[in-house]
Amino acid sequence: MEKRRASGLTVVDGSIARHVLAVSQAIRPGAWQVSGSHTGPPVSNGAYRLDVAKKRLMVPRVQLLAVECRSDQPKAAISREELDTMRRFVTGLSALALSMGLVLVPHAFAQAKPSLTVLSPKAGETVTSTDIPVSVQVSNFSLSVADVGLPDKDGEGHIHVMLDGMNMGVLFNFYTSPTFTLLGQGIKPGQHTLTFDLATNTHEDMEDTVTNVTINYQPATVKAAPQASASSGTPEVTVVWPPNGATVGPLFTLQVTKNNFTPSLELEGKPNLAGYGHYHVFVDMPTMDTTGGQGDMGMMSMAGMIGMPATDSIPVDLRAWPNGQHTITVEPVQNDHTPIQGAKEAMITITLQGAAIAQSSTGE
Ligand SMILES: [Cu+2]
Repeated sequence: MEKRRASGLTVVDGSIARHVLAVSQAIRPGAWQVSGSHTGPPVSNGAYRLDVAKKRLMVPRVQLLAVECRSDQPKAAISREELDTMRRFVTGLSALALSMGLVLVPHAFAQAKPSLTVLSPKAGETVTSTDIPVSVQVSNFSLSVADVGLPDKDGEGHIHVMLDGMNMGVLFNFYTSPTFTLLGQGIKPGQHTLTFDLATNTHEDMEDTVTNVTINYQPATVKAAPQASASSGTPEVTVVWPPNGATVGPLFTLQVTKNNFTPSLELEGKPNLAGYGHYHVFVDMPTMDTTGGQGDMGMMSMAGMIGMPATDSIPVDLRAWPNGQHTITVEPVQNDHTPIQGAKEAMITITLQGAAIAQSSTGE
């Protein structure tokens, strides 16, 4: 394990932004965000310790070790100059942290607190079906299919469910209705903890909604995971329809074809198996910043991700997206949602027209 430094993070405490120096430890490429406030006097020449609440993102095993505040000058807002200064510090890691710092502002003023209650399965319940039916209740929160992948909005998003852990590697999928089914293939009989939480449109877990339910999984029919595929070829995905450069309406079916790859919805969040995985579909996929010699710390933002399907016919709903040009990326990933080394993703550019929110894209 290595210690890495990330500069240029901003912690927003109410309306006061402070520059901090954060030391983090990352085992996999990831994104993370912190929020916190001063406690007590400066520890040494102007450096303050912060109490920091780490918001867990859809990223495995990224841990914040320490955060120090470099300035206790209260700022009404983040100024242009500060942003520029911070940009100079930008590394592969802080690029995302920078945008996250800004995202924190509206959250500080959130009114009614979103909450999540798991109605079924109940803690301690014995589940005898192969797939696990789930019923939840959400309050002060709207589940939105249309806005998945779009910028975050307070009080809106979807549900994440994880198996025996709290990271993206064990994420079943995301859900936008209060009843859904967790697929049981590959789950061994015995005690398992299901972790539920609310997530924002950009797939950030809302840590204060995390709810754990431990069940006794005793299915009448155990569905084992398949054998790893013997194929040693490199997975590759191609978009068959719409053609690159096409003008499309907001509702269409994306058709893909693949080589050396078996997509499986049932295996999502389960252990990786050679040759198996699923697709991540992005609209305007955020670019990975791998500059600054931080190669393995490149950001893996989930902003723009609209689906994690496992079929070659993928229904797409872009009614909430702005009209104009967009890229659509289909990436083959492993069961734990991480990229497959060397795999070939597909990307097309489309021009969206007729979307519900009629506004033209400004382009980048
Ligand atoms: Cu999500």
